[in-house]
Amino acid sequence: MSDLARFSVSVERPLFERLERLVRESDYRNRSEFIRDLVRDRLVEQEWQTEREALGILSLLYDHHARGLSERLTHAQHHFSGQVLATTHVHLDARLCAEMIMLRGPGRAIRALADRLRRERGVLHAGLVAGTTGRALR
Ligand code: NI
Repeated sequence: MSDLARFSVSVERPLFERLERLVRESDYRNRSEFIRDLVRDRLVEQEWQTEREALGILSLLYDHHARGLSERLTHAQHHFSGQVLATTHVHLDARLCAEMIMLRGPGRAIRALADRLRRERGVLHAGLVAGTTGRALR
């Protein structure tokens, strides 16, 4: 971070106080770091609206006793193998499995695959983290 730009921002006093509280409560060392992360989040959000390649992490919780579910989930991941970078599977207990699937592709395509997997009967929870390959931040 050798090339820093400094700027001042005007906001209403109550909003400024909310910002200060957010910074304190989220354990950021200072306001600048907090605002940098806000801007990065916004850039990644924007990247997901385009056709540019993004990175997604899908977490699935499912009941592997649900008939044919493991096969259907595997089948879908093979079908979208261009987007699936890696999958980690954990047997949580006798019945439940957790899977973390790292995906790479346009945000729209990642969401489509995530929605397809989430809709399978026996999937109890699905959460998608919208990440970035880093290009949005350069
Ligand atoms: Ni399992």
